[in-house]
Amino acid sequence: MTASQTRPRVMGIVNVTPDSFSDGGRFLDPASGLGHARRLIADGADILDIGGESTRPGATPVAEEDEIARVVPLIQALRAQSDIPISIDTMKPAVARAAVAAGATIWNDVAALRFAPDAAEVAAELGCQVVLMHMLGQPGTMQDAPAYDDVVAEVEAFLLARAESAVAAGVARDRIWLDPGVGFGKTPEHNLALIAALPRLVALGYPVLLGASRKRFIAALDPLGAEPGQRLGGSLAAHLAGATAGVAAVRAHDVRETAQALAVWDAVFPRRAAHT
Ligand code: HH2
Repeated sequence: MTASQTRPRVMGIVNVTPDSFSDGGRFLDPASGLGHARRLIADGADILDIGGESTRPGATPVAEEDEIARVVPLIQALRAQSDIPISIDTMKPAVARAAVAAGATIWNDVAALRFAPDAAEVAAELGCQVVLMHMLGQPGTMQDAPAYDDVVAEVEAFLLARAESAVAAGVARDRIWLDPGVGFGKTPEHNLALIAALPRLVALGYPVLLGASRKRFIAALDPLGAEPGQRLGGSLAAHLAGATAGVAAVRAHDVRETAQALAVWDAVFPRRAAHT
C-alpha cells in the first residue's frame, strides 16, 4: 500500500474450483478461468485473487498437486498478458511456492500461516506479501456454533499474534496484511461487530483486507433472504463501510459494481486523509 492511495483497491475473486459457495464450477476449465480473470481486469480490478480450493464448510479438500494444476496454468497465462498483481488464495505452502514461481506476488492465507508447520518460513523465503486472515477453528466445522467473549478483542489479538509470529519467522513487517475473516467461524452478529470495528483494526498500522462479498450474513439481514447471487447490495454496503474505515482493499466477486461504488464514495469524500 502507498501513502498516496485514496481509495481501497478492488481484489477480484477468481475461483477455479468446482464447489465455491457462490460461483463454484463456473470457471474451472482453464479457458473460462482466464476469460473470467480478463473480464475482472476490464471491470476495474486492481488485484486478482486466484483460488483452487473452496474454504466453505463441507467443501471437498483438494490434494496439493490438483490445486497446483488448477491455479498455476491460469497464473502463467495471466502473467503473459497482464502485469496486474496476483494473489494466491491457498493454505498450502507448496501451492504458494508454485504460484509465486508462476508470477503471484501475494500469498492470501485464510489460515494465517497456521495449518502447515513450515508456512511462515516459506512465506519468508518467498519474500511475497502475505494476507493473514482470522478464522475460528477449521473450515469444515468453523460455522458450528462459533463463540467469543469479545469477538473484536479476540480477532485483534489473534491477528497481532500472527503478524508477530510471521515477523519472527522472517517475513518483512511491511509485507503483512490483516483480514478479520468475515464468515470464517462467525455468526452474523460477530461479522457486523467486526465490520463496525474496522477503524480499530486499521489503526494497528497494517493494510487491512475486507472480504464481505456475497457472504451469508447479508442474507440474515434481508427479510426476503438472498441467494449468493442476490447479495450485491449488501456486499457494497459492507465494503463501503470498510472504505470509510480506511481498509486498503476489498475482495469482491462483482468487480465492476464495486469499483463504481468506490469511485462514487471517493468523489463524495475527496479530502479525507490518505490511507496507509
Ligand atoms: N473469503 C473467502 C475466501 N478467501 N480470503 C480472505 N483474505 N478474506 C476472505 O474474506 C476470504 C478469503 C470465501 O469466499 P469465496 O472465495 O467466494 O468462496 P470459497 O471459499 O467457497 O471458494
